[in-house]
Amino acid sequence: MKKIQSLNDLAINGAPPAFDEALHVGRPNIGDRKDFLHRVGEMLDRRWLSNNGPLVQELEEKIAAYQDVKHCIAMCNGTIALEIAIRALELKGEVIIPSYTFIATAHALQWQEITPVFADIDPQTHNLDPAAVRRMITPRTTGIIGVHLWGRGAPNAELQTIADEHNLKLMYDAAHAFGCGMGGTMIGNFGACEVLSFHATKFFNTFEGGAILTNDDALADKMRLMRNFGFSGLDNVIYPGTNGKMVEVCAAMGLTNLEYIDTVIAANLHNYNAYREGIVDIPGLSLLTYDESERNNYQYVVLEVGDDFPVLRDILIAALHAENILARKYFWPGCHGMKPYRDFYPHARLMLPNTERIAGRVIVLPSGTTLPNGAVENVIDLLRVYAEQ
Ligand code: T4K
Repeated sequence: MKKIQSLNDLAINGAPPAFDEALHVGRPNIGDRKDFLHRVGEMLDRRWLSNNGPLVQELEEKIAAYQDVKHCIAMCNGTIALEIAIRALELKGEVIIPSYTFIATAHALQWQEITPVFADIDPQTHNLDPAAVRRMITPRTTGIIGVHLWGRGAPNAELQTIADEHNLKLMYDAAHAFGCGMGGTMIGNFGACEVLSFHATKFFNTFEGGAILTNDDALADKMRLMRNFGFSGLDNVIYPGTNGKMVEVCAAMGLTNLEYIDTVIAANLHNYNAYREGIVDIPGLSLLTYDESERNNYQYVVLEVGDDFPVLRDILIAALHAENILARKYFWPGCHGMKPYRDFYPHARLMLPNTERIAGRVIVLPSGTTLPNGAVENVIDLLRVYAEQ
């Protein structure tokens, strides 16, 4: 099929953009402003701004309860949380991860001079393919980091079996998976520990922030120490640590947004259903679906542009941007296509055919609480126009 390869070849140029205000992927969801400012006011009165303050402790308790897990250790962001979890688990040598993830998963290893080894994904789920993981194990492998991409659970049973067989540690990058579950169990209860991100663009945000969830008491103690320079009481350092602490103002945002979480899920679900119903009959386009019997946050609306769609994926993105629809091609080109990894593994693409294919066809569409009424329908109308080119 001859595809449209240039914006100029789309027969719809020249009109003003469909939206006056840009539609974003990851526009922050923000709970009740008065409640937030009230918490900030109390925080200022207390003059307790950081270092395991009362708001951070309250947030940790509430998140642990929400995810039904024993420990939540709040952090300044998801990347530092990954680094601390990796260090606490004493991973070294090589660690197997998907390439189809945000670059932080790979960098959290490389930053500590641990080699990320990329395994391919299952094209149906976009998550690690256990058979591909097996192929990448070497005598230097010490661990596996699964990613619950788009909040959809990675294949834990298979990954745990592989880890047990080869004496590897298993942990998860659950940056997308706050509010999500797998097989009826909430995320946080799989592997040795799981790492959440509360970045501004996430389903639930603390401006910047993250957390590690675990049921392992000793590991939790160790990670709490590591997040605070290794201090165990005044003047007593017992680990090499870093500064991974969440500040109180971020916890105030988190507590406020936690009270708003049902509204966010409802808005995301509404948008996802509207997209799904609208896209189902557009030839060449398909939406990655969520298993509605599981707990999901429905944050990411993931469109796949098929080989039979008449417009190239990148031209479609450019066309949407011209309409002020700031869709994203997450996570193109995959970590293996970015520096330094593409220099380390110049032939990685040969081992990652599904990653290459999916990264080349995904578009994440705008969603969240800030989308104006009718926006999804307008986006779908435009997609229909492009489908008829
Ligand atoms: N692991 C995974 C699997 C991850 O996805 C992430 C983060 C991490 C680990 C690391 O966690 P953190 O250390 O970040 O806690 C964004 C985020 O920066 C990043 O947190 C996130 N993943 C990634 C998927 O997305 P960009 O490059 O898309 O951000 P940016 O600035 O282009 O913003 C996205 C859209 O949101 C734009 O249309 C603008 C809009 N936006 C953004 C911000 C920050 C707003 O409207 N308001 C805002 O305040 O990376």
